[in-house]
Amino acid sequence: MQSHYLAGAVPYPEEFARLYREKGYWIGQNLSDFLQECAEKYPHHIAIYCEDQQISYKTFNLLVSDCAENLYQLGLRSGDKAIVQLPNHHAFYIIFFALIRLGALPVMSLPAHRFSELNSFVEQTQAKAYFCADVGAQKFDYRELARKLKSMHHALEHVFVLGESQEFHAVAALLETPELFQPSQYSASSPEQVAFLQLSGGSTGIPKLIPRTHDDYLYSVRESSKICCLDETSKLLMVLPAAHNFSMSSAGALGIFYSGGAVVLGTDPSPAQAFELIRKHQVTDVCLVPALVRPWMDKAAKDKDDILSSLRCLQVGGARLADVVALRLIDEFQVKLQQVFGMAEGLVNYTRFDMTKEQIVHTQGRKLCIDDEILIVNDEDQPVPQGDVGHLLTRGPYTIRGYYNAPEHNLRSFTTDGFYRTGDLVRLREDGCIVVEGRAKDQINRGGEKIATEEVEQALITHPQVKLVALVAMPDEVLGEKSCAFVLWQSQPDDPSEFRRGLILKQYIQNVGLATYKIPDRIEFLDHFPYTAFGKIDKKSLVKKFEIQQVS
Ligand code: OOB
Repeated sequence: MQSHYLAGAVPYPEEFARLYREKGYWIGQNLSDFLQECAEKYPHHIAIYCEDQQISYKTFNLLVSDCAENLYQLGLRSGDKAIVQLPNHHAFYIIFFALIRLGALPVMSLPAHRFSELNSFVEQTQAKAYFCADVGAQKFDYRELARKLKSMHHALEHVFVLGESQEFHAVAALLETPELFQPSQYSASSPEQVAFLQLSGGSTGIPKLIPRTHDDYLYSVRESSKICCLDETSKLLMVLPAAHNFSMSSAGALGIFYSGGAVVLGTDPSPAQAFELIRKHQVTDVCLVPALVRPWMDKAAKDKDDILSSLRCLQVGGARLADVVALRLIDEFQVKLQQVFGMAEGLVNYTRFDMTKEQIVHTQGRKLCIDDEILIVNDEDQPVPQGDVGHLLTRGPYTIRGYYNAPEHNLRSFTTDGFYRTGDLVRLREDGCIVVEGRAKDQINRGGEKIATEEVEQALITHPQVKLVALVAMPDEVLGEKSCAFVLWQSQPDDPSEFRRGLILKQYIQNVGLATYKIPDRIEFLDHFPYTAFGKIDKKSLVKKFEIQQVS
């Protein structure tokens, strides 16, 4: 069975696969049949509200079949990879499931990604198709990006554009019923196979791809849906990027589809827009990152609006929610709060609705499955005493065993017995709840958007005037963290001012084509860098500069 496993992906060892089947976690269903089953169970329920459209489960499933057939007729085949970089629009879900129905593998990308990330995804996957919008935030034209990618990669045959498609295929045409319908030539891959490649926040130069199987992903979806108490009456507002793992599966859109509820799509997470959608559709559930919580609370307080208490659940995850904010949500706004601590690689923890207020406010919840194995270790991989802070390692029925096509990186990110090194510093309480205390990985969590410091440093160092660079997190009231690049500048007689140099470097990063959120928020110039005893740049002492500034 495993000989057909996606090349470049690390399969679960057979004894674990057997155990996960025996325990009923893996039920042998693929994502295409999952949607089909949802459509049979809830044909006339609305699955998606998008702008002025509402799409029932039956129509959703038919659109997926039409789209799969159209893609097949255009030449997409089982095993092909297709990059999906779409905004929060119903086409996102239709294309995702259509690719799966065809046996092709969606490769998830965020709207904020730019040339650098997309180029890496095409290189890593040899993608045959790319799905994008016409223009995005700040009038960014994805079609220009598509042209550049296509000119560089022969494998990339097809580009599909949502909106003004110019010389490319129109996404809208994919949703039309094909004249000739011969669906028998293709089928979704089998349940134990990799279904799609999810995005990792990453901590290295190249963004890593995460191979998720139908079996493992759907287990996390079903279980999340139960933990979040979703049912046919649930309406989930989706203003976070739809492709993110939180939005997809914790419990996310897929959890909603499983329970027969509806996803309400929005592209603007600002409270003004979001509150309007909540009212219009009588939304019951919302998932947010902590950075959005403060503006939502401020707006609700200013307008004396009790909208937050009208929700059945406000989920917050992706970055650490400050305890005081959690407390304020509950005490001042009567919010039914759920904290979510998860990762695209697998493991998800939730606070449960029946937990005490203390647990909901002060912890990031309990693991999803009793067979999620959790180890908390010191720097030498030895277990720390119960209750102490250490590195979180995990293994379980929906946590990957390796990144896609990354054998060397996998040696560092996984233990020899298959535990994923999350890079998070946590404490496990006696009650089974996890508290996230920090991070050991070289990553900045900018309001839930992850920045691998090395990736930005590598881009900056290619600037001819940059001799040395270190990117570190600086505290930010709204986003939690922002990025600051410390730079040793190679002086020239006609050097621009530090202010100008900062602008030059930000522009430079933009031109390299890194995602917008990776452009350093601040750039500081140093004559000397602090070093550790091992001769590495001492980032900890660089970070201290912000503490000094905060005090003064
Ligand atoms: C989610 O997934 P990713 O892959 O973007 O990021 C995972 C990392 C974690 O390793 C941790 O460092 C951080 O994001 N994180 C949190 C957190 N939730 C995620 N740190 C502190 N507190 C939290 N509640 O971010 C993700 C995936 C599924 C569900 C929810 C979040």
